[in-house]
Amino acid sequence: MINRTLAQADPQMAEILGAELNRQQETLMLIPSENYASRAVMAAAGSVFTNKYAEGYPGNRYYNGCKFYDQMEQLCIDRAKKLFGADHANVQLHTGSQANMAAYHALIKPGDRILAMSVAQGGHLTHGAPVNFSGQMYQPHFYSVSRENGWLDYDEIAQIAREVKPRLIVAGASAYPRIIDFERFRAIADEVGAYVVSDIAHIAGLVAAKCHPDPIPFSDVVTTTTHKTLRGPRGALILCKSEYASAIDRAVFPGVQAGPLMHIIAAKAVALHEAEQVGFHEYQHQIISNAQALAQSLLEEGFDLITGGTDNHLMLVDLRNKNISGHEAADLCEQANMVVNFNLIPYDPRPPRETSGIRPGTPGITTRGMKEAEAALIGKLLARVINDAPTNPAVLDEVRAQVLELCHSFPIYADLEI
Ligand code: DSN
Repeated sequence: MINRTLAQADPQMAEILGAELNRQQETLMLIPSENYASRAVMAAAGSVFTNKYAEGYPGNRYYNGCKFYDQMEQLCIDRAKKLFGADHANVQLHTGSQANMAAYHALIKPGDRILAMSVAQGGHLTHGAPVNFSGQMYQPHFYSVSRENGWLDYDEIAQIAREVKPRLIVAGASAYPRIIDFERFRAIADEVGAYVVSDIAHIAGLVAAKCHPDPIPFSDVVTTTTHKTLRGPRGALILCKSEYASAIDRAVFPGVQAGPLMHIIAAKAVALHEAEQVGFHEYQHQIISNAQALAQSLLEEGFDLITGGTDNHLMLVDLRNKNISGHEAADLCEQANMVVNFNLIPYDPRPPRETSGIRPGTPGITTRGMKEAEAALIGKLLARVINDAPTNPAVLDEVRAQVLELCHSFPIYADLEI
């Protein structure tokens, strides 16, 4: 159901919005970096907090009229600090990329060496990719996962750190299915005198619910988006030790951003409140159980998984034994109403627009209330499409019907007024 005000003011947009709502309702969203924000989060994001400039920080703004913006942003800051047990939080970041940009800007100088995981191995563009500011403003060096088993090899990372002597080490990934040992990263960084920036964008919800070891004690700065496992609005925040608080705040504003998106900060505050409620831990725990059930189902169907399984919310499926690229597989799955994203696997022989992998994840299906049985069934449906649809396209209709049945049994945004 679409809000009548929008439908009357802009029928063309209302029609597109209605189609997107329907797509979300009738699709299994298996992208590990996406989720469904609650109606309360969306209510805050679509509120009158969108109407005001509030450059600066609570109590110290460059615009008048910010009394309630101060209260709201301070509430968000306090909730972020409490949820993650951090000394300081900056909640103004528009995106994870800007969070990483601000973290580097606060700690190191252009030209300094950074050590991170490359995109090709499971890292992020902002972890030193040559096409990104991080690879252009800083001297990037990279650690890898093991060619043999896909796991991070911390002895090797330590060896690279001794050789490279980076000023800053990034711990964190966008496509790594195992626990990240932040304590070990701290030890490696201490040995060479480097800062640790932990990018927990993917696992923030797991960390908040204590379903993943805590990076906070071992990191100088922690960056995260707010819309993945954390299930808030699209946006980001930074957590840090008190000694870096003013450097981080200056790096965010006026360093890399000007006017903060105050409506999104309000929505972040709501999501952080939701993360404090009974049920959030259970949700995060279920995300992992569902991922493990999905992984097991895919293994039973003859798929190879990088590292052989998962400890978190995602898995990396190696399609090299399937004679299909990740992109082709993802396109076929989409035709059966299952959205996965194609993804490079470590040491991928195919280019990034093709890839040899897909990266399914379970935050979305878990928000819909699905459990292990449904996750296992989804593994069978993915397998049916990827194994059979290339030679027998009729499979797509059959699987789509099963997907729709699942979507209707586990509805999302039923009766939503956008
Ligand atoms: N693009 C995000 C992801 O999908 O992992 C990371 O920023």
